[in-house]
Amino acid sequence: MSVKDVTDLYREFGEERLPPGQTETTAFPVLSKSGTPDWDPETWTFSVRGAVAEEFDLSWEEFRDLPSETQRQDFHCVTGWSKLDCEFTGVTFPTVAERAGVTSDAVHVMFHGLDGYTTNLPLDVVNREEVLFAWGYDGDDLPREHGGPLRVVTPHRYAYKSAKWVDGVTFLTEPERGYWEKRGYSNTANPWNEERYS
Ligand SMILES: Nc1nc2c(c(=O)[nH]1)N[C@H]1C(S)=C(S)[C@@H](COP(=O)(O)O)O[C@H]1N2
Ligand SMILES: [Mo]
Repeated sequence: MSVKDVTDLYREFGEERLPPGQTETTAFPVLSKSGTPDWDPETWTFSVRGAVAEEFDLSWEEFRDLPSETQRQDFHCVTGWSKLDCEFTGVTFPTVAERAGVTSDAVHVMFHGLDGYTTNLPLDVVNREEVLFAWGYDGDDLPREHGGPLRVVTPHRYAYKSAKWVDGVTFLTEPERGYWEKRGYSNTANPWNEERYS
């Protein structure tokens, strides 16, 4: 299987692959606000809502039938660790956005997780090939504690933008703040500018 290496995306943001103030780790720590929620593949649905031509729901089977790819990416946690060369497999954000037919008044996006987590990003920041709805990690199913069955990955932003257990995305006509963005973490979250707090 071919792997698309996007670990050079840092060049868009800074000189160094490792953002300032980050330490490289080979472990993959788990950070969850409230533990790992249950999921049932029979009843799970992925919902696309808001400023789109057509709102839709996909079953787990239908989601897995969307075109997918594998990317090598870096992962930067706002608490100071970075894990380089993660291999995530999933569906690109633009694939989902195109299917929905995002309307011209959409400017912002909110992701929703099964644990009640939310996180937000401007549409122009999130609508890029390196943002994945990922169901695979290092050739296997995405581990449950890391957001399996499905999580978002945002390699150009701190990882609190990478919603685990994601089961929906809403396209918004006004910016809104998600869980950590309401609680003092940066709304913009660019690691190469050390945008950690707001
Ligand atoms: N649904 C959900 N997504 C989440 C979180 C969470 O608590 N719930 N925590 C966020 C935070 S703060 C970080 S650093 C990353 C951690 O991902 P990991 O546990 O796979 O390392 O997930 C993010 N996504
Ligand atoms: Mo985090």
